[in-house]
Amino acid sequence: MYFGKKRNTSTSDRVPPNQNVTTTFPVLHNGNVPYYDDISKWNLQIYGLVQHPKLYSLEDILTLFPQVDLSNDIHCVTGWSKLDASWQGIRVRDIVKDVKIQENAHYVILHAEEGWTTNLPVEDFLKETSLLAHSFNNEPLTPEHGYPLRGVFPHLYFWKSAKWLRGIQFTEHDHPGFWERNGYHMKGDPWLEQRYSFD
Ligand SMILES: Nc1nc2c(c(=O)[nH]1)N[C@H]1C(S)=C(S)[C@@H](COP(=O)(O)O)O[C@H]1N2
Ligand SMILES: [Mo]
Repeated sequence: MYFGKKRNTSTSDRVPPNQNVTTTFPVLHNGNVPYYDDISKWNLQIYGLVQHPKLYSLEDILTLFPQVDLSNDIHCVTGWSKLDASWQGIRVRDIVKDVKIQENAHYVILHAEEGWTTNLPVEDFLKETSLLAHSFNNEPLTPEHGYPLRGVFPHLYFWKSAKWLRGIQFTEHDHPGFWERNGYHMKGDPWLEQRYSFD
């Protein structure tokens, strides 16, 4: 019990410490929302410490891999959580099968439009629940939420879930991404409140 201590405003055990549930879907990012004149020119590159680097079109993403429909809870480091977010896309595990990840690949850098990046350990990237989502609530992602493709890593703070994903780079060492260079945590587990790197 927490007698004499301020209670967390959220009661559910699905909500990590010091988070508050919202039913809205806030839009949060650094930089500009990209718009595409010709989506057939868009691609996703998988490279770095892999035996077979690959380039996929959006058509490939939509047709070459098993399509999944997953609901999960997302937790933004600024304090909001959204329960039962409904995503459609492909599992990370399915798209990386083709590339053959090398043994010394311990980390992943996700590259988004405008040079925005984020980093995560390879085990987190490859988790069963990790996905590349093209749709939310069965509708294509809106430009603000990451159209045409974003990462979704629900077990980590939501800043790791790169919108406008264009590249997946496997590396041996951990290289801080955009927010991580600004003090955010290299891993970002919301249950351990890994908000900042000095936590
Ligand atoms: N490319 C890109 N992806 C990003 C960000 C960003 O600045 N650029 N911000 C992250 C942060 S801090 C959050 S909380 C979520 C917000 O996603 P949403 O706008 O769909 O809610 O996107 C993440 N993905
Ligand atoms: Mo965030």
